Amino acid sequence: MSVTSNSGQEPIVARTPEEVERLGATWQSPKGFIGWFMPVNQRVIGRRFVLTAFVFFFLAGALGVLMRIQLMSPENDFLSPDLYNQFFTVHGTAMMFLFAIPVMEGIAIYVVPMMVGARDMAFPRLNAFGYYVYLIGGTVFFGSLLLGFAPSAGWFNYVPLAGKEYSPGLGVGIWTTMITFIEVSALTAAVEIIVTILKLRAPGMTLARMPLFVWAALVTAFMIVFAMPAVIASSSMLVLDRQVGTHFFTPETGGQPLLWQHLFWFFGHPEVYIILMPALGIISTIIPVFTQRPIFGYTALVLSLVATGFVGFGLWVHHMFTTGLPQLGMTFFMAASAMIAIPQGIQVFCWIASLWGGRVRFETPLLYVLGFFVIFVAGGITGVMVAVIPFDLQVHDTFFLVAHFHYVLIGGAVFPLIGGIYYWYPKMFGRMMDERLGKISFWLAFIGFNVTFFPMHQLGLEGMPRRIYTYLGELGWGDLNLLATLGSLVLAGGFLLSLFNAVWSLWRGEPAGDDPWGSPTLEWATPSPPPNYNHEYIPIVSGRYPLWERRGQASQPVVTGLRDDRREVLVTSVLDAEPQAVAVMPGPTIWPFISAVAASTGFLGILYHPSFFLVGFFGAAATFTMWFWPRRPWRDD
Ligand code: HEM
Ligand SMILES: [Cu+2]
Repeated sequence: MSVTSNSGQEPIVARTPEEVERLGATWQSPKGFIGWFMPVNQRVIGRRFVLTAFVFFFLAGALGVLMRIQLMSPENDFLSPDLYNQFFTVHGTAMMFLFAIPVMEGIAIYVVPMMVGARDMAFPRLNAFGYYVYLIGGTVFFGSLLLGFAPSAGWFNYVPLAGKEYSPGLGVGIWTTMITFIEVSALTAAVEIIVTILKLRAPGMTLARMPLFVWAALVTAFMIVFAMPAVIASSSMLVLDRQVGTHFFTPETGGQPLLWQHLFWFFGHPEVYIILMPALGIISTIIPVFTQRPIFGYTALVLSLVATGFVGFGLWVHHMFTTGLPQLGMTFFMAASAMIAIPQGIQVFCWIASLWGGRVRFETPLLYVLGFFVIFVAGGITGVMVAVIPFDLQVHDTFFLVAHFHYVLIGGAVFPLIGGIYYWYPKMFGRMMDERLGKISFWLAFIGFNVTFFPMHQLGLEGMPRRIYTYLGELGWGDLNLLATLGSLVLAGGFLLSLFNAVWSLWRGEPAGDDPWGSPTLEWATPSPPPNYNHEYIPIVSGRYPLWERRGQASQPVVTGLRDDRREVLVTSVLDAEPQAVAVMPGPTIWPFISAVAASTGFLGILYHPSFFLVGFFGAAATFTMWFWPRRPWRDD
């Protein structure tokens, strides 16, 4: 291996301008129309994931506001009952499967390689494949709403309602096949993230020096790997029940409807942590930057993330307290559900300790994090309340639940996420987002959020069920519902203002420079936006806060010897990140796109006729063959 490192004392033999140009050309993505389907670079794919996820977020958010308008007053007839069912199903499904997971994975795909000092992810073509699968699956899913046959059995799609007998149309079929398909994309991204983090870290970045966001991404990815197969299995079984006539879930013929609930929630509860975990990583990234000092309790934070990852898999039955399962078994899940508050509490205390007495800069990213504190803690408290079986029996399937999960989902994931977007936007686009608009957007979103969702607790306690398209005036729920609807308009205004800010700043934002916030992690050592190859030299890391540690030092230890005429990355050991080998990454190609099209033809065709399974299978096999066709230009040198 020709890779060497200098100690930082003697100056490195810098690349000549031609060599730098060659390095850029090597990592360049193709241009033009066909070129659009070919890039495999991690930052291109990550950016596409994030942008696509936000498109789905705004579409699904619009459905949420339309539902609120329907519920604004008693006996309103703005939406028909059937359309209301389709709306909450598409809203819930899209928010969970098409927005929350992909956006977090997209951010990890974009940021993690730069944070660990890598040039790309471990399997760049798989990464591209995952994106197209997601894009096609999500578009078909939303398309079903436009064409008027969207699924309407709720985001957890319970049988027997979702079975052939009670949901005969195409809608639930689309739900089952597209969910299976899209989850393939979540799995590909998770595998990428795990291998990248474990094998492509810059030399010296031992596990104990990994940035907390990287830890969060790692735990999330492992959770995805263990959780997704459950929903892939259950929705595949439902496809079979519906299309081929098997009886996994039909009780008359020995099937088990509760099996669906077990499998779905075995995925569904960890899903909530899959969404939350990267957000926790974002918070642990933002707080040290805006206090300009190391985070309090690094080890405790890492252990809490890992503990949440494990305990998160032992809670799923708390979604099934009203199904008549044995009492003793349910009690265990009640205890576990209350226990998960411990690692969450530890993290909150570490963050408070980090902020305490620091010179805090109240800029937009930090404001969104502080918003998280208020909202997420409230959602956590109602979470512990509904973990208590007798309480849950009262509020199950009421608006109390709708309030609770929007507090954890929006407070726990969307607020930190938007904070993260304000934080990383300058790196992505080279310009700052407007600070004043950012602050206004925060206050609109924060106030709007609470006005929308706080009254729902009360409505739930008064007995208003979820998933009803209207209610009678005598019940006295009109005023609080009107308040909630007005709040949702303010909330939507806050989110739209951030969208406007992001678009406007593309042209008008102040140029950001490499490191506008004074951050400690490696992505800020690159120019903004970074060149195709991320870091010109792979850095060598000697602490948790590399950029702060090198302040005031003239030169910097780096890895030299990676070639600039092919896509070389440095492979390092799992625990201590010691250099092991140089790997050559594959370049741009159209085959991942064609494979995704072939696979999606199979998945969609199944709805028409089961034999399409073979079309998908052989189509994917053929395109995978082309994709992996050995072409090793470097053999000849
Ligand atoms: C603009 C912000 C939002 C508004 C106004 C909103 C509003 C609503 C409304 C009105 C319902 C239906 C309540 C019912 O009749 O049962 C609902 C359900 C739901 N929402 Fe949201 N929501 C918003 C954002 C989100 C976000 C960001 C997520 C997740 C990340 C989310 C996840 C869900 C889920 C999972 C359901 C349950 C769907 C079902 O019952 O199958 N929502 N939301
Ligand atoms: Cu749960």
